[in-house]
Amino acid sequence: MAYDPGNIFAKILRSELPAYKVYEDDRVLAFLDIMPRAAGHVLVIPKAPARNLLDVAAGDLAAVMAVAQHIAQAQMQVFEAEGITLTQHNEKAGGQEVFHLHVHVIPRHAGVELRP
Ligand code: DGP
Repeated sequence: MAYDPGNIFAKILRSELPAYKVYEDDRVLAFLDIMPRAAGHVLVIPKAPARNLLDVAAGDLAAVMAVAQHIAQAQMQVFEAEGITLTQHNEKAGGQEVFHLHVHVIPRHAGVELRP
């Protein structure tokens, strides 16, 4: 499937929409999810256009995952998390709603369910 540059995260990358940024480098942006499933829920995206896991360049995927690891390590401290959940959806049937690759990084606490 083709990449649509009109998607919401592309607009955030172009500063056409606001986002609460928590990390940025030349290849990756991380920002708070607008509908957090737990406090501190972060989305990590490549700056290069990629619809999802199925078409992302390997180098961009590696950069995204390295940042996801750093975010997870920070969440363990900042939110006193007891664990971290990563989720990543691909195409509508896979649960994807925004068609720019993103990895959810979600702090977890024992016995606390994710918000719907
Ligand atoms: P997914 O189902 O994996 O495509 O999740 C899309 C996520 O994007 C969902 O958790 C809500 C989040 N989201 C949607 N619109 C916006 C937005 O405008 N800003 C931010 N920060 N997050 C958004």
